[in-house]
Amino acid sequence: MKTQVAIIGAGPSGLMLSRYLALQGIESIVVEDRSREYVEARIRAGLLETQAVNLLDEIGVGERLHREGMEHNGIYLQIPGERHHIDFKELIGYTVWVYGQTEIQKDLDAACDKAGQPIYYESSNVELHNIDSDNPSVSFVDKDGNAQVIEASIIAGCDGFWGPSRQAIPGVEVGSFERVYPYSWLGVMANVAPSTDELIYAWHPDGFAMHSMRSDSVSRLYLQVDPTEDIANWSDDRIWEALAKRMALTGWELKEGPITEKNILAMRSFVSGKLQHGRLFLVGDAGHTVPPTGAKGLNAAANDVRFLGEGIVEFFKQGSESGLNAYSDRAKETIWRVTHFSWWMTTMLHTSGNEFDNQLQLSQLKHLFKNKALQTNLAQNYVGIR
Ligand code: RFL
Ligand code: PHB
Repeated sequence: MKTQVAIIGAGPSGLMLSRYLALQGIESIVVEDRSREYVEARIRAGLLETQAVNLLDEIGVGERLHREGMEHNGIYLQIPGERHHIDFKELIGYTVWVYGQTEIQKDLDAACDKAGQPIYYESSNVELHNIDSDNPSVSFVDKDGNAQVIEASIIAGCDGFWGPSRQAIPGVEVGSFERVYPYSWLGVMANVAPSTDELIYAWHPDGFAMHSMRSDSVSRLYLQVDPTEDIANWSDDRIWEALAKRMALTGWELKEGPITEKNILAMRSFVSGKLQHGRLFLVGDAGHTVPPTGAKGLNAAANDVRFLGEGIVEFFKQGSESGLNAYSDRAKETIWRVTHFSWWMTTMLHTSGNEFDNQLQLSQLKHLFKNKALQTNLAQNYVGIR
């Protein structure tokens, strides 16, 4: 097969890029190792910044988001006995949207289907070749067992933190940074109306807790747990009890309901030393990963898609490689901003069990509650106005 851009990975980065390019008349083929059903059901992000929403609108997949998604003016930050609303709309005039990544995947798949764009789900042995040349290629075995090769001018590595694209770059570890945090999140999805109108981020000496949502009838909740924790030790009752304790507030009650999904996820910050090698470009989680506390991963991926998309359009329409060669530096400015913000939110809100650290965190949060400049800083970073 021959195409202009070979895209590895049908997560949000891969499909957003594919749609972005298609609307500019540029062809791409997407290769994904999981099934469509698996990717569409994979529970991850829920919070979108303005510029990610703008990109989804631009690539023609924002209609259901605006109809079914929930626009939030801010978030609540809590310490024991105090819950404060940080009002982004009032502080800086921007809002955020709650809309599940599962729904974004479905909308992107539907748009690709409608446009007849090929996505090779359930592929195996995906390998990159000749990335130093002008004619790189991707080989794989399709779901029917046929060996396939895609010849392209550009490869976009949109295959997440564990995919093969980053590994294909020689010396990629040079200048790469990684921090693995000493805590994990236990995440649950529950069939119960949210007990809050906007997200709650709660500091508590037992550990961080968070209340998010997916709709009027589905709540998404998280608890800080030890990375060695076994999910089998967390009965539904124990989870509700811990959530209620960590988010307790006089006059407020956490509504409980059937838990439909629960798992434990590790938290890391990672920035790849290189986002480009020859005609291979890393996009989204393939090039950088953040802990979810700042809600930045998918939003940073949308930023990459726009910058790389612009470079690719310039390359094919004007024959210039300058946009492609500027991609890494352009994207990294945002990547380091979101890396810092996610690290800051994470380290401010997760407890270590050390009383000195607790007091520093509480002091920082109390200062933030009183200080409009700090709230404005949080708001700008959270809504992604850079
Ligand atoms: P993905 O989503 O990991 O997609 C990569 C795709 O590549 C495929 N793949 C391969 N394909 C072919 N061959 C191979 N060998 C392959 N290996 C892998 C994978 O199957 C997959 O389909 O990366 P992408 O597209 O860059 O998107 C990144 C986002 O998914 C991620 O940053 C966010 O989910 C992070 N995140 C959040 N981001 C936000 O902006 N706001 C949030 O509120 C938010 N909440 C979250 C989150 C991530 C979470 N988890 C589970 C880590 C909440 C959670 C709990
Ligand atoms: C989510 O809804 O899953 C979510 C929202 C905000 C975050 C992290 C996760 O910071």
